[in-house]
Amino acid sequence: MIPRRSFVTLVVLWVIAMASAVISIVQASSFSQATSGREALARVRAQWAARAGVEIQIARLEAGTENPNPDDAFMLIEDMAAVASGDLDGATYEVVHSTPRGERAGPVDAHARININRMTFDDLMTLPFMTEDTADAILDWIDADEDPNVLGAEAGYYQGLSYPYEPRNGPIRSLLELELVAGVDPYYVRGEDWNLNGVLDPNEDDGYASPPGDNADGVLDAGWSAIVTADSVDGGFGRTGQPRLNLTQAAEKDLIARTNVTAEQAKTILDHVSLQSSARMSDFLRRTLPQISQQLSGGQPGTVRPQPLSDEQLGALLSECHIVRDPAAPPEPGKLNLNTCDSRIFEYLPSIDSALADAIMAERDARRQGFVSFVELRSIPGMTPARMAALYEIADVRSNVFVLTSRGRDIGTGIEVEITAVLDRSTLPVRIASLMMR
Ligand SMILES: [Ca+2]
Ligand SMILES: [Ca+2]
Ligand SMILES: [Ca+2]
Ligand SMILES: [Ca+2]
Repeated sequence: MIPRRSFVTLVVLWVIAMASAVISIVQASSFSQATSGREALARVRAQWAARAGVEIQIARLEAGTENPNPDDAFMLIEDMAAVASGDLDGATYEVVHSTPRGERAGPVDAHARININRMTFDDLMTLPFMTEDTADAILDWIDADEDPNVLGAEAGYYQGLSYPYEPRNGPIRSLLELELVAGVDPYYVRGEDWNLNGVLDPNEDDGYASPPGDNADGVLDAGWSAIVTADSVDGGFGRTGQPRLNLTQAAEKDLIARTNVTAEQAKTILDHVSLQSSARMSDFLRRTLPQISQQLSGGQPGTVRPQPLSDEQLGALLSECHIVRDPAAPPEPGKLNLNTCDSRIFEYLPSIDSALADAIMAERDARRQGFVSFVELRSIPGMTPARMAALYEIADVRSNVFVLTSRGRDIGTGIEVEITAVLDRSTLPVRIASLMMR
């Protein structure tokens, strides 16, 4: 704990020193300039303060990735919230986001939303204002083929527009891209959060006095953007803070070291992944290792049968390993984090039985430190191996991507500059996946 904290403190102090130094230089060089110059200077100061807010979050995120607390699912989020505001030389920064219960410090977890690229037709149909033709068009936008779904749209439709463009035919990369899909209205996507910064801005809470139209109730209704994301990514680091072991290439001894399985268990796991081209991590939740081993041997006698995985072994396997057939391919879209999602998110996942969803949320709320391992969900009433496997295809207990809005403010003039950044810690150093300044 202590080394991690002091490392973070050092990085944060360095960032503040850097930003202060830049501001001082800018101040000195601009000292003799007129009012317009002073405003430009104030803007630069606000901009550097906003950027310092981003850098401090990156430092916290990296420290929490390399030295995680494996027994507290909420610690990283709390750590980031703890450094969400501060001041520099003549300027302040603040990282906040709006929730239905008011403003909160720190970034938004992208994994608290459903990745649009994982949604089925039935999932999409639960979204407000969704129609069958729009749902079909979203699936066509994402699928690799050029054959339109029954009510969908492929390149032929978009090329006929007065300003023609092509569908992605791959995963949607941002919610702004989603607005290009046939039938999708920006109002559906953004709701009142017109600038998609996750914050209720004054123009988004004044009725019809300034665009967009909103209901002036002091609460941000962010439309689909409160439910779906295109930012989250799967994979990343395990609960121990090490990159995941790819089971398609892993050596038996490395698998044993990471997950504490026996040699027989390791051999069964690796054989399953190498012999079954469709093998998925969820297979280890759906079936026991003896069942998997029996299938591999075709039920022949004389084969050594491995012991079933203990909860600790299975938890380590799910957290520390993954199956990546093509390491050059982009990462899979992210899963929902059951620790950080709102309980109402299950309204948009009709494949999860509502009684089971309620039981999952009740169990989470009973755990002060959340689910630290996916295996802990096994104890939930009504859970079965098949349900665990299906849930693991869409949900996990960990997050890779965070979205933050950092507002820098020049104290003298009140001039503000805001940066919205998407931070991805699935690889280190943390990657800024996108950055928007306004
Ligand atoms: Ca397509
Ligand atoms: Ca298609
Ligand atoms: Ca906003
Ligand atoms: Ca509102």
